[in-house]
Amino acid sequence: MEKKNWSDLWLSYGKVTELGGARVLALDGLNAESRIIKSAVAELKRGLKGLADIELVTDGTVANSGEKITLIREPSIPKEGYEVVSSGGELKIKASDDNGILYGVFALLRHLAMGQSLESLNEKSSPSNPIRMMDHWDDMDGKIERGYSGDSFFFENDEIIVSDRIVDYARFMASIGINAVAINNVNVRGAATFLITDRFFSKVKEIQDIFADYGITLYLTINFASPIEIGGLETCDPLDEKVITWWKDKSKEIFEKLPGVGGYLVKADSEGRPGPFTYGRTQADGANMLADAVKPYDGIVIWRCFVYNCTQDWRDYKTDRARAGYDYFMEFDGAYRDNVILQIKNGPMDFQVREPVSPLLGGLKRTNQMLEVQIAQEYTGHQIDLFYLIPMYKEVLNFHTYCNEDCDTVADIISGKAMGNKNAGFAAVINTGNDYNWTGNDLAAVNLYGFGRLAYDTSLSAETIAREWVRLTFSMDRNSEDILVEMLLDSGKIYEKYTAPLGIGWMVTPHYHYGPSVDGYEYSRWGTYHRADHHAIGVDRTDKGTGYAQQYYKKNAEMYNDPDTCPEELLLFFHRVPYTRKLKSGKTLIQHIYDTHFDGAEEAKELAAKWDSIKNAVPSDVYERVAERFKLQIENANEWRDQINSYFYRKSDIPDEKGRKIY
Ligand code: GCV
Repeated sequence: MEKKNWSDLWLSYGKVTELGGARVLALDGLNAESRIIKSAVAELKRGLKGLADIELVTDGTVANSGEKITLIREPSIPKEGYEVVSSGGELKIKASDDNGILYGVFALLRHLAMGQSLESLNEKSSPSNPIRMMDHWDDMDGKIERGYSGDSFFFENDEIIVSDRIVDYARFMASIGINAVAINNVNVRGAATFLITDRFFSKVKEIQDIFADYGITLYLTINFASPIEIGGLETCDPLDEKVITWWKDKSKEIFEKLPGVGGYLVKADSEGRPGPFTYGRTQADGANMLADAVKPYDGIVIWRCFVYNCTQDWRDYKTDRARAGYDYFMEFDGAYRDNVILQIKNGPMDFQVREPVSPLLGGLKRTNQMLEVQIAQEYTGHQIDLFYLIPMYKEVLNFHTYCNEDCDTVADIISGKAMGNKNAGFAAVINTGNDYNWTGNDLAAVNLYGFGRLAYDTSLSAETIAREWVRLTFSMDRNSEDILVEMLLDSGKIYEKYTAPLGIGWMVTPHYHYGPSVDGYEYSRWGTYHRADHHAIGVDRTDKGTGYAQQYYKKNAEMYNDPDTCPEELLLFFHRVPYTRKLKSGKTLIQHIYDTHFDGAEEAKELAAKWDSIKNAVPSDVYERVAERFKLQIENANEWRDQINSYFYRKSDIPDEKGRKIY
């Protein structure tokens, strides 16, 4: 084993003393039957030893000594679900498949680590979503697009690195119920295009095997122009016979060399990437061609819906980027093959702090759908500022689309319940890198943990998840734990207060996306405008404006269309509003902007002070790393406060009622 220079995150298995002294337990039932069961048993041994000083004996010698853990196949338990039940000295982990057993083992260890005794365990659980996926945006030169925690641990200098770190990564992912992963960036360029060739197959296979030990399916992110770049064809037109044949042959080769691979993840016709539009074809033409090629191997094509015009003229008020996904994909609802899944970002723009839920989710009624969120904090503080993202995801999951009478939330759609389909799921752009602590900011690991837990069980609350993560990661007194949980739960609101107001989004430093630049994107080609003048701000997306609000089912369309019923936190997303408009609080819009920005910057300071107050409850290296980031967060919040307030004061010429310092 190479020297370990990475942390154990939430799987440190430190002693939980209350569990009592050393004892021996016997393992009964399944043992080493498959690669996944082997991993499960190894994890069980390791965890029991670390957490409770329990020796797990697996050679059958003391199988009748009384106390034992039995692994049982129970066909009636849903796919990848588990039951962990203890009674009369026996602990049973039951599941219908290997992944279920593995998740049952991790559940048992989680309960122990949380301080529960073995004797009182009784949990049943099964996954809400069939596919629970991590999408890496790792490039083969070792850099990570939108990565804030070091470089890739998969790639370096256009080569694949296979290391023990990947084994630990797979363990972490399995421990939170992740069953799918894509390791290369959706922007597939250079060497990454050749991941589906002999140049890389053997190394890809090694990584795939590590994942397979933990029940995780590898997906490959492919370059739509591969027929040209690898195959030497002159076109990648999805309806061209030569292209169709090329992908059929290539897929046969891929599935033979990498048996068990899940399929392809594709970014096409997006931000300069090649795609079917070049040939006058539709997104459905592109996705279906690939789907047919992988069909014989039960492969899946996950096709991203992040397609929009990124060369817009800012003078053009008619084109609305928010409309693009729906406009490009809805018309083919029902025409996508059943092994195509459309992967849809949570909002119609791009992972902003506040956006409405994409109207494609549930708008599509006869198409498989997957929700894509971003735990990499591109627009939410670069893993410098604290932002616990799970409350935001809960809001998205709980959103009623009205696509059905009942069973119409986003959670219902991505679980496959709303449409009775099995190809559905939940994916996140991951926030890891090769930093010692994996996520740059130690506290950002809560988003990694939380996403997996939520994808497995969308009914868990943000608070439950936060508390689990805190307790598994640190062993602190109850008071410190409460403080940290509260910090996490407050963090998103605080960040929202000091950044762009009321759903307008953007206003960030172009390309880099950290820190304020109110007009940074205002006169650009990206379709991201706030249109502020001296009277008003916001984009009219109602029936009198771009018509975006009409992409929702009636009830939501009506709610968003009217500024009086539009949720206030999205007011400027849907409406153009004068600075003097009275909000529900009785404040004017401009006063709201001033107040939230002054408050937000203050609250950022309070977060830092709370962190200091629990200094002694966390390891000193963790304290230092996080404290350093809080210093930067305070500076960032001050900068946001001053730039936003000054900008709107200068535009509106309306002073702050409280006479605070504005520049
Ligand atoms: C991988 C945004 C990001 C890009 C990213 C893109 C996408 O535009 O800034 O870095 O590219 O989204 O989701 O494809």
